[in-house]
Amino acid sequence: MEYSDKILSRSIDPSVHDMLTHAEGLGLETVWDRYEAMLPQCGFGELGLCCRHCNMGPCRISPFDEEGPKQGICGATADIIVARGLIRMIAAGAAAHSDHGRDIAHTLLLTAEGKGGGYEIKDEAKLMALAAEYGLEVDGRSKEDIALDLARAVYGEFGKQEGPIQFTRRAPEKRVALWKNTGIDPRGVDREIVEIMHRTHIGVDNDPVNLILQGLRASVADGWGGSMIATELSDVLFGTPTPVRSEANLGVLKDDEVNIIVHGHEPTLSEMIVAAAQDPEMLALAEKYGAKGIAICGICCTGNEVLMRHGVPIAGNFLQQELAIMTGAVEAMIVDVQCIFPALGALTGCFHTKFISTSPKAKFPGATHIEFHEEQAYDIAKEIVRMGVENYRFRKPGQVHIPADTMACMVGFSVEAIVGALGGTLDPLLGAIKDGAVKGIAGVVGCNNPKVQHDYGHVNILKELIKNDVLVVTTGCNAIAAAKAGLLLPEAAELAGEGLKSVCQALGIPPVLHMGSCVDISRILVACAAIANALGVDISDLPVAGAAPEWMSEKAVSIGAYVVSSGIFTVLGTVPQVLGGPVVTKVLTEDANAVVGAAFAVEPDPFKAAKLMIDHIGEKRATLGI
Ligand code: SF4
Ligand code: MSK
Repeated sequence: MEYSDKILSRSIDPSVHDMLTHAEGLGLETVWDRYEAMLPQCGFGELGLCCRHCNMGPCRISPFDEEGPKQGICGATADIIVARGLIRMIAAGAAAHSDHGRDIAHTLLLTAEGKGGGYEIKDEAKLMALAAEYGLEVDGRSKEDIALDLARAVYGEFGKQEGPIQFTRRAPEKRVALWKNTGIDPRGVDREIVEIMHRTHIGVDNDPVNLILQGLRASVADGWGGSMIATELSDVLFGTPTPVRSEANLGVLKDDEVNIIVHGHEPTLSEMIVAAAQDPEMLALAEKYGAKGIAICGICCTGNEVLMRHGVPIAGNFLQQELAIMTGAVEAMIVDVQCIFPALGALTGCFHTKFISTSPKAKFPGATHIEFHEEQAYDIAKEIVRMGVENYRFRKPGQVHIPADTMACMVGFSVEAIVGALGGTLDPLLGAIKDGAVKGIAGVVGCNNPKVQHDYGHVNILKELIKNDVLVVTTGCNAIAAAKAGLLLPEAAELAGEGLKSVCQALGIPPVLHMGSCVDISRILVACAAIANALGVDISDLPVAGAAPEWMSEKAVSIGAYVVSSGIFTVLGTVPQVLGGPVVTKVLTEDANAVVGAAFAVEPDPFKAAKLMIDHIGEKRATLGI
C-alpha cells in the first residue's frame, strides 16, 4: 500500500502508517493531528522562560526582544525561572514513580496480612534477600511475617525525615560518598519532593545551582528509592522476570477473540486481569458469545510488566494507544495510572470499546470507573474481564481493521536473569568488556513524542549501538519499539558488530535486552553498581552511557537526573525546556561532570547521539586501561 508523505513522516512503523490512513478515512483525529494544531508551540515555554508560581504573574522572560522583560515581577531571572521549572518536573516525575512504589508496598503489606485479594509471595528468595538487606529477623519466621516487616520498613522510606534510603547503599561506596559530599544523598522520598515544592515557591530558593542540586537529590530518591522499591517488591509479589518469548505490535489483536488491553504503569490490577482471563467461567462466557478465547495485551509499561512476567503480547507503545482503539477490535481498554491520553474517552465513544478507569487517582472523561482495591483484586479483575467479554457481541465486524504487523520478541532480562544467562556470575560479561568483544553497555529508555518521527530515534540509536559492539539494555517505550523492530531476538545479533555478535550467539541472547518498565530502570542501576563493585571503581568510571531518544514525560526528567547523578553520561533526543537559562544549560551539560562525574547532551539525530555514546564509552575504556 502507498502511504502519503504526511503519514510516512509521522512514524517508521508500518502498523502506524496503516492505522493513520484508516483514521483519516474515518475522519478521526490523533495525537499527531493535535500536535500539528498546536504549532507553533509557545517559544517562551519551549525555552522554559515562563512562570506561574504566584499570582503577580504569569511572567515570561523575553529572549526574542532586546527591550522585553529580563526579570519576572518578583525579580526572578531567566535561570531562576528555568531551574525552578526543571526541578518541579523532577518532583512530579519522582512523585509518579514513587507513588507507584508505595502502591506496591501497600499491596505487599495487605498480602502479608492475609488481606491481599488473591496475591501471593511468588519470589521467596528475593523476599529473603531484601529482608537481609533491611536487617530483618528471618530465622523461624513465616514468609508472611517477614513480608509484613519488610513492607513496613519500605513504607518508612517514603516518610523518613532523615536518611539514608536503604537501597541507595547498593551504589558503590565512592558514589555514596560523592552524594554525601555534594549534599544530594536523599533523606525520605516524600521529603525530597516536598522540599522541591517549598524551594520553588515564590521567594524561597533563588540560586539556580542550589535548586538543581535539590532536583538531583529528589531524583536519586526516585531511582534508588521509589522506583527501586516498585521493582523489587513487584518481583517479590509477581515473580522476578526470566526470559520469555512473546509478540509485539498491533497485529497481536485477534479478530476472533475478545481483546482486552491493559494500559498504564502499575502491575497490581493487570496481574489479576491476566489470571481472570484464564478463569474457566470467563472462557465459557466468551465461547457463549462466539469468541474463540480472551486475548489480553498491553500498551506502555503496564504492558511491559505483564509481557516480561507472563509473555502477554504487547500491542504498542505510547503513541499507539489511540490506534489500538481504532482497530474496532478492542472490547475493553483498562487503564491505571500514567501516560494515558484523556482523548481516549471521546475516541472510545466512536467504537464499541469500553474505556475503564480503575485508580482513584486517575479518572477520565468518558470512562466507566470501576475502582480497584487490592483487597478484592481478583473479584474486581473478573468483573472487568466480564465487561469486556460481554461487550464482544457489540463488536461491529465491518468496523474491524487490524494491521497485520507483528514481531516475535524475547523479553524478561532482570539482573538475576542476565546473571543466570551468564552462568551465575558477571565474569563472562566483564571478560567480554575487558577483551573488547563488548565495548560497553548502553541503557536506552523512554517515551515517544509526536515532535519526532515515532520510533525513528529509538530503533536507529539501538541499531547503531549494537553495530558498534555496545550491548544495550532497554525499558519502557524504547523496549516496545525494539520489540516491534525485531531487535529483541537472539537472531538480531546478526546486526551487531563481530564481538557483540559472538557473545550473543554464545549465550543465546539478543543484543538488546528488555529489562522491563520505566521503574525498572532501577534494574539498570543495580547492574551498573554490581559491575562497578566487581571492578572496584565508581559507576562514572564505567564504559556505559544512557539515552532517551524520544522522551516526553516528567518521569523521564527525573530518570535523566538520577541516571546522571549516578555517574552515567546521558543523551536526550528531544530538547528539554531549559535552553532559556544559560547557567542552567551549562550546569546540566558541562559543570555536572565536575560534581557528579557525568552530564547531559542533547542530540536529536540518533546516529550522532550513538556516536556521542560510543565516543564516551571509548574514553572510559581508555581511562580504565582496557
Ligand atoms: Fe512572576 Fe516571580 Fe510570581 Fe514567577 S514567582 S509568576 S516570576 S512574580
Ligand atoms: S510508558 S513514561 S511513555 S516510556 Fe512507561 Fe512510555 Fe514514557 Fe510512559
